[in-house]
Amino acid sequence: MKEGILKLLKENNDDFLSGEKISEYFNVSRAAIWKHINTLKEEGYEIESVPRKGYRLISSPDILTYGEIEKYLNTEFIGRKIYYFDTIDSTNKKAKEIALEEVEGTIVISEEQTLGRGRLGRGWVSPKGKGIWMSIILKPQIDPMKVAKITQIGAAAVSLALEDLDIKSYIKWPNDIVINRKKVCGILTEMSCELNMINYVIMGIGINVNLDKQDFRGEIENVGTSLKVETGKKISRKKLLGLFLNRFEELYTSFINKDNFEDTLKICRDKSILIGKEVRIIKGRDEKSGKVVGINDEGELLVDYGENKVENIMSGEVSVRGLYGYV
Ligand code: BTX
Repeated sequence: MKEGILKLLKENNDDFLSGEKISEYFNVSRAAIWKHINTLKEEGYEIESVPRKGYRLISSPDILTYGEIEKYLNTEFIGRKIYYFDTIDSTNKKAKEIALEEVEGTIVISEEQTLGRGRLGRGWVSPKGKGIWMSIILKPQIDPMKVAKITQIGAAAVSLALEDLDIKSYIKWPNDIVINRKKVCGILTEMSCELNMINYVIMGIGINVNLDKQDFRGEIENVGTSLKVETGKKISRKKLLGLFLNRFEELYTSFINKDNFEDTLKICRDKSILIGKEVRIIKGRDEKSGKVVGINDEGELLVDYGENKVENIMSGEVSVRGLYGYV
């Protein structure tokens, strides 16, 4: 009912809506309405209440509920069902728990993660209300070998969504988005499959939107940055989330339905921060240096180790680093 009241207040624009009208509409007491209004206020909605006039919505908070992102969405199925949390250990973990029963496109999103996860057992710093920490449940009927491409579709979609906001970013193959040589976004794709059949894919995305400089401490001090730090402006998380989901659905459905990976590849190549650079390829204890010469049609990184010995690198277990730092 809380969502219903909010919807009524939004539809009523700047006018007052009487408590009596709302209680008649939902057939509950005015005290019950008052309670829901208070909960909405606690969530950050600014609601004016004037005796004998009623309630009026003044402003909505930048929170990532369905009610708040709906107006930015033009997707068919991505993001049409959202599990929203104030705090959670990891959205990827939660998404995996519910994936089998949920429809494709369902999202798990949280204002904060206490145990956000990166690749290869690493962690992901996810402070409250400052980023987009979410996981999308996907059920692609494709060869499990092709799942790595979904990470690149995600990276391309983030980069396009940032472009929609006039923010220029680069893609650090295979799963990071960087600005000013620092990481603003990371993607962690996990899957469950049997033989050649995928049960589900979870694409987890963390975007550092409004983190402040002091949120980057310790090991991430020189590695991470946020859109706010880079642009000097606070960015609307709900708008960015909507833009991203729209961009993602477009590239994803084109890949699944039309086997079109070219559009994603073009974006990943055009925005690549690695092509032409000397890098270190780290696989477990093994480390080799070489020059990135491109990304092939399968989305694999092409690294020249000298004497024209070019190797195709799949995203799986490697980390790519610049010769002297992160990139
Ligand atoms: P990754 O393994 O490529 O990057 C993890 C590394 O990045 C860490 O070891 C640390 O050095 C650095 N790092 C940690 N937090 C941040 C941050 N906020 N900004 C910049 N650098 C950071 C990348 O893994 C994949 C991350 C996916 C995160 C999403 S959030 C929603 C979903 N749920 C979940 O638990 N993970 C995903």
